[in-house]
Amino acid sequence: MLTLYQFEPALGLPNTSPFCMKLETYLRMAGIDYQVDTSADVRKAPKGKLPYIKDQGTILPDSNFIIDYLKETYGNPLDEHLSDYEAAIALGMQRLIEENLYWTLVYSRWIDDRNWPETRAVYFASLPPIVRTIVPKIARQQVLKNLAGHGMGRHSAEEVYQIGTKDLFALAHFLADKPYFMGDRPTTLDVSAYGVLANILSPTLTSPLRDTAAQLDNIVRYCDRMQRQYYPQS
Ligand SMILES: N[C@@H](CCC(=O)N[C@@H](CS)C(=O)NCC(=O)O)C(=O)O
Repeated sequence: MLTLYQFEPALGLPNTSPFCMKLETYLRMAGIDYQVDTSADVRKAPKGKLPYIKDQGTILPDSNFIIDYLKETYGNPLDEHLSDYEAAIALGMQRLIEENLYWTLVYSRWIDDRNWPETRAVYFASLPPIVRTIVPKIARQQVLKNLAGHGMGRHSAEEVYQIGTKDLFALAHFLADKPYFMGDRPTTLDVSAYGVLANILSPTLTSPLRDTAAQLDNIVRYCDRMQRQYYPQS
């Protein structure tokens, strides 16, 4: 059976990593059997990030490459009905979510001082006491470097939240009153969207991002629906 290597659930979410949550939701949506392993050391992961999978003896990292592989191996029940035009729009939206909005979420969790104590407590809870005083600082510095490398970290907090807020409004307008982002049927875009939006809406996060998302009724209802449909136990 396919093994999904990911972080443990936390903060009342299936996963605090939008990409792990994305892939697990994809597996559930596509009806692919899997087992979860949360013991993997992220530093030893094939690309130094989670999630990755092992299937039929092959280890594969990166949610997008993994989903390509799953489509080739198990069929493409979620996206095969999309026209090239619709698939292009879905890809553009996915990039907005994963390559831009995601980084504003990272900023709000790791850099915004209002959220850092909670982030530190949740992510580093399992470390022994002395290590726990050192490692989080180093990890935060690394995230700061990553944010600067991306470019998001070069903006002021106000600008970061302005960027994220625009993305949230764009997503709310695009979703409108449709049940799923591409219409009546769930597609791969929904797994990307749900992973990031549910994390932004997590009540443990204090930020203009969460405030905005919480006021976007269709986004809130969408996340509730996705949770009931794909994680009915949580
Ligand atoms: N492009 C990757 C992104 C995965 C990713 O960024 N994972 C983060 C958690 S959300 C991670 O493992 N970060 C650990 C690190 O950077 O050290 C994918 O789609 O799987």
